[in-house]
Amino acid sequence: MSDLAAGKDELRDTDLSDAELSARLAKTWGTARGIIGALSTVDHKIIGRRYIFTAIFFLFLGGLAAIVMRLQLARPENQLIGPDLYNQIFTMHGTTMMFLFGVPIGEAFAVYLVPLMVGTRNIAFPRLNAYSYYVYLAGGLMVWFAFMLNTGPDAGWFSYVPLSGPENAPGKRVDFWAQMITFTEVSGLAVAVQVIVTVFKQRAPGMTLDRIPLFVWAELINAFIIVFSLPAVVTASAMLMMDRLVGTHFFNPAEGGDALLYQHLFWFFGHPEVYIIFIPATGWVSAIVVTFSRRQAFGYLPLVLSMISVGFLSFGLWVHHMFTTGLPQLGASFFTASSMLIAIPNGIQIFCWIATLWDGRPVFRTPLLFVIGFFFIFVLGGLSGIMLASVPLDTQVHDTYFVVAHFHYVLIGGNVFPLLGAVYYWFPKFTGRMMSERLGKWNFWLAFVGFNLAFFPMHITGLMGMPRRVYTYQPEMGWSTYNLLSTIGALVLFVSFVVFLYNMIASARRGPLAGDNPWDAGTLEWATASPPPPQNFNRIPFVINREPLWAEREKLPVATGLAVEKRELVVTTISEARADLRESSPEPSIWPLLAAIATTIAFVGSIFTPWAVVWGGLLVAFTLVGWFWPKNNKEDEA
Ligand code: HEM
Ligand SMILES: [Cu+2]
Repeated sequence: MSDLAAGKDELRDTDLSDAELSARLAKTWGTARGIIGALSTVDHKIIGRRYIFTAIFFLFLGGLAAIVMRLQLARPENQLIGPDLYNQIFTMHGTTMMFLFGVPIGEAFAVYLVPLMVGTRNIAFPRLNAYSYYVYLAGGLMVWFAFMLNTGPDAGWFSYVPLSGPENAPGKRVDFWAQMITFTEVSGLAVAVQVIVTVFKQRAPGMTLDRIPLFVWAELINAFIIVFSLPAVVTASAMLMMDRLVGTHFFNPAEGGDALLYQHLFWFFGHPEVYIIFIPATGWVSAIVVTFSRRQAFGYLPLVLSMISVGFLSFGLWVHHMFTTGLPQLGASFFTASSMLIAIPNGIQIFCWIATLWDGRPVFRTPLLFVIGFFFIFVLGGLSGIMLASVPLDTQVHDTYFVVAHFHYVLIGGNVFPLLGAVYYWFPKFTGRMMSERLGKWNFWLAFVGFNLAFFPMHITGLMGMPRRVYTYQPEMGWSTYNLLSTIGALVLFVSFVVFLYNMIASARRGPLAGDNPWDAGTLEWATASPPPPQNFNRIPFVINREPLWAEREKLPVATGLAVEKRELVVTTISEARADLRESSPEPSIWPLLAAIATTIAFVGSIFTPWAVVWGGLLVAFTLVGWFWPKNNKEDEA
């Protein structure tokens, strides 16, 4: 035991029995009932649940858009939807998947799980957390409403200039795309900062750097990638908005601007983006592999170092998206080499996971099945990626279905399969109930077969020359059979998602009760009830092992001395996690919601008039004053 107590007259956890402590802490940290309570909550679990739910909802919307595309492409010269709607739909699909699902889903899991896994009571900056969620939701809804009003973006998920510039894309479609970027980036950056501070300063005492769970490492590295890459795309989309709205000429060569600059800015974000989608998945996979192999990770240090080096390397590859723009020979060779280099740390990770399974006693429950599906699909996607890294091949298949096949193998293999595994794995913690194993197996096999049937044929149509982003093709091209197969596969994949959704809803109501630690896992989120109480832990764990629950089966050592009647956290040192301070954590507040509404008004307004930046800014400033208004309580003095 270690004692953090300093004050004298306050009620501390050392004074109370377990049951009484639990009841009092739940009151201190709880969320008020009713609609106002729900809207002003700062509980990372409630917000995290909303985040996860919303991101999966957008995955569904994006999936529906994909099904419409596949139905249109099922037969040659099909008349289901015309070219204009097709443009909007593939843009909405890509945009939704990358910005409204891919980035947020990783952060959503971090919001829920990181505080639990590091053994603290709430995320750092909890009000910012609430704000970031509302902003994300508003941005997503905005672009889908625009689409329903036939103003959906239609210039592709990366909206290249000059196609997206004022001359070639009149109307507001592209502006909605650019502003959706602003929304998601504001929220993405906010969450990244919260995660970094939580991991650096709020780890349970004793959780030294080499005892941090691999999932938490993944989310930490991901947060750093976000902090360094997102500003590039916000810059690009803001400059695009200005070209369109106030007549600047950043990207207009006729007036001294530069169209290629847009591509550089976009891909300086865009390549790290694929790792923003993939790195959290490596965290899910690591957690699942360790738990279901019943042993510590083989190669903890190489795994962490390879994640870090992927993080660094991901910033040195972006030009492989621009091989056909006419690069100097040396540049092309450099980016070919760096693109191939990143296969090394990824290979190390795969090797360590397989070695962990090899040497353990693997239990093939649904989460592990999805991980094995991930190995298979992701490695295939990596192989076609290595092929694309070579300039001559890329020049041939650029903008064909070969590329579409490649990136769905890495995105769905590298993110969606691990995600499904992660939901099966953590669902008992989130809800207190287990998901059905029988439906889980159906879910997996339908997804695995459907996925490969949908996307493998696209390699072939791509090599046969079928370009991406075409709404139809002639029967003489010889692509018809492969396209029909793809469509059937996409429908099977969709059915697997319906099974998944049904399993979640049915299990949340009637699934067998899970108990604290149904999988007999080792990390701290399993040390508390399922679902966890508002305070997360009654007493803060004291960590002396990487898998605390495996080392201390009977009773975890704890750190004591925190206040009971106000929200208090332990702040620890960055590398050794020595207890340093007791710090108060903010109370619930309605102001983050109001600030998010003001932000939404400002952002949506500035699609129509640049003046919205001025009056919208004042509105936001007003809500921030409310947010930070001192209330003469201890919290504000701290
Ligand atoms: C339900 C499963 C999915 C199906 C059937 C599907 C199908 C497609 C198809 C047919 C295209 C090409 C459209 C065209 O070029 O004409 C496409 C593009 C794309 N997909 Fe998917 N997809 C699925 C899931 C995903 C997921 C999970 C992600 C990302 C996490 C994703 C990201 C993208 C992106 C970024 C594009 C490029 C859009 C553009 O060209 O601007 N897709 N998808
Ligand atoms: Cu790339």
